[in-house]
Amino acid sequence: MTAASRFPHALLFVLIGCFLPCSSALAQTDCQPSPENLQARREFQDMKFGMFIHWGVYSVLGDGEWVFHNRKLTLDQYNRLPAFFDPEKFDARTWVALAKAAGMKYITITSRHHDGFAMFDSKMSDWNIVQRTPYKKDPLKMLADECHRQGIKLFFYYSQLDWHNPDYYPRGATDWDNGRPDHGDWNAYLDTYMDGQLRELLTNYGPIGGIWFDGMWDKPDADWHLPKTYALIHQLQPAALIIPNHHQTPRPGEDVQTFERDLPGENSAGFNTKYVSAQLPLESCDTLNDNWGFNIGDSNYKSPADLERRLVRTAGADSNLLLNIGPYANGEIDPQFVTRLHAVGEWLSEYGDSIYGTRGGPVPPGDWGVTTQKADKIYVHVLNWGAPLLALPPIPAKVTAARALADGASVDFTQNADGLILKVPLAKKDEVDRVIVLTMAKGN
Ligand code: FHN
Repeated sequence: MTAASRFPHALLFVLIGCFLPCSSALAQTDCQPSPENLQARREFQDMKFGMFIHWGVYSVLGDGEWVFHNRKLTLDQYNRLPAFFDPEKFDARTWVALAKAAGMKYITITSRHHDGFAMFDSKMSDWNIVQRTPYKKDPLKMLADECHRQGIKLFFYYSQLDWHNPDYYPRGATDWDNGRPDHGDWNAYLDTYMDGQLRELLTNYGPIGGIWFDGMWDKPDADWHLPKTYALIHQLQPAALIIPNHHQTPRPGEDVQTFERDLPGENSAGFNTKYVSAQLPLESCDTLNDNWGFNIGDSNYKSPADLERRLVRTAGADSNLLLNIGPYANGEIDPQFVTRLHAVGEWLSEYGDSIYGTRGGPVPPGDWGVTTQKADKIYVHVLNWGAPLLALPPIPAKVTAARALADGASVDFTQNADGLILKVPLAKKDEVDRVIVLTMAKGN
């Protein structure tokens, strides 16, 4: 879907949307986001590129973040794991600096994953990093402080699914017999425990970008008390965005539609919805190798060129890219990730104008490439085109100039009612994306 086709719906939404605020439980069924929230959504869209971090006590085993479930470990066995988690090499400054060097504008980190283990100082139970590990400190606090210092937005991933808490009952699709009792208080899990932890995350870490929910798909038919939880978040921090990875059509009170390992609308992963919101900012998350949490057997790293192409295709789909790394348990980041992220950052320092602050362009994405747009510019990203001439469908504006972004050289073009023909510059060695900047006549 191009920005051109998304815009009229957005306008319609603002015009006919009701004017109830999103900070009361009642209003969550039918609500109008606050001005701070709408501003935060626009800023989110402008950022375009974020770092996803999966890090938890599971990182010790180097077998991904699902190791508790995949190895069918018992509670007694998994409870032994935090004692081995002592990230003495964790340095918030280095992590945030790496995100910045990669050209990323925000970080989304697992505050707790499906093992329910809080990677922050939670008073809701002792199943947390401060009380159960030799480290005894709160890395999310250090990360939040550093993000504020270095001007990076911080979002907290929060798993609604919990393989550890007995009150996560009835259990869902990922259930196995790990030793929990066959009874529990679902309402207490949601209203006291989960909302209590969310309140901590939204009060103890300064202004945060938002909460990235995951795991609802484990019990798709359950009542998750979403209006109440969403109202709590918007009441505590109106600008905090709610980003639910439930793989369904967005619900009232949600601020961003996110897609896992897929461009919006392309359900190649098999679990995403094909529905693409016309109103909400979009995000697509993917991994730098094949895993989210650290997996010692995974060396299938994507190349910088592949990552750059992904970023461009994602921006062309009017979406952000949230790119994941899984740090080691000791707090270090795999050097293979680091080199690749630096390479992408270098590429962005040259081509970033065609990505940051843009929206999807007027030409539908194709095998040849995509378009993005910002103010009076349309960026034509030629990713896969061998011929000298590229014919595009009509663009709803008069083009007054065309130049190559890389060196500013003028690009020949002809425009008429049938479309726009560009004489594409020859690709330089290793050039991933030939970007042609079109300038539109004023008043278009
Ligand atoms: O099960 C999780 C998985 O571990 C990872 O966190 C991804 C990230 O999008 N989300 C879930 C699967 O939908």
